[in-house]
Amino acid sequence: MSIKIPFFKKKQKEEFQGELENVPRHVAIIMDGNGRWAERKGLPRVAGHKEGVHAVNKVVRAAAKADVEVLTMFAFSTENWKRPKSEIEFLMKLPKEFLHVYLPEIMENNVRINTIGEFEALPEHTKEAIQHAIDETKHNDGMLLNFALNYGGRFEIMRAVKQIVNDIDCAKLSVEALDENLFSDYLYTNGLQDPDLLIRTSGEQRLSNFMLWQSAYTEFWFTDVLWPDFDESVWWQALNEYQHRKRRFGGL
Ligand code: V0D
Repeated sequence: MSIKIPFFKKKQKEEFQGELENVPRHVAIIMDGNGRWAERKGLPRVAGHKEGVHAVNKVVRAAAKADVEVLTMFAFSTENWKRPKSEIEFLMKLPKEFLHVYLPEIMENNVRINTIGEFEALPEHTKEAIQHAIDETKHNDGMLLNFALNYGGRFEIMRAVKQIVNDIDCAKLSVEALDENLFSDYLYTNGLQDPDLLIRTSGEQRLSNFMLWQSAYTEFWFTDVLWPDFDESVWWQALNEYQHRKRRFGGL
């Protein structure tokens, strides 16, 4: 299957050393350091969020090129509601801005968009823009671009537990049938493979309530690079290091 990436530079592909072996099938990213990037430049925090949008597209392009199957980006956490109202309002306009600029390229690259998290609680205008993109891209069968929006890992697990209890109550499920695989079906990520690689930017080395259940065996890769400065070369560096790690899944 060939993926058309008109703006991809040949040089960057060569940095990948042509090794399409041992590519992570699912990459999850915590996009951290936008506010700090702006403060360092003497700009308001929101200027960092705005710049971060362009880094998202750089990674989408590079990940599709690397034949990654799922790319999950942590865009808004359940904890982010504690931020100033003005910052939240700004953030909620970014999906529409991103899609206005980049949806044509996403279509061209055969990328399908989806979300995980409590989608319904987002502002109407934000939901509309994202729903439009989900509908437009639903027949694409290339990479899945999965935005974690209003997502919290503990909430996701609690939500699964409540649905399971409910299904047991109404005899749709038996306690005996419940195992790790079936539990996974009750998570937002139902049907997706667990992340193979999790990247976090800006020097923080924590999971911060992101994909708690799913990252049991995930390789973590941290960088001091702030999210707005994340580009193709940082991406290939992460992939290269992942490719050289040995994964054991608890075995020998
Ligand atoms: C700010 C850095 C793209 C992290 C990236 C609503 C924080 C820029 C999206 C996006 C955000 C979401 C859904 C979609 C298309 C694009 C986005 C938010 C924040 C939170 F379908 N960037 N981005 N969403 N930032």
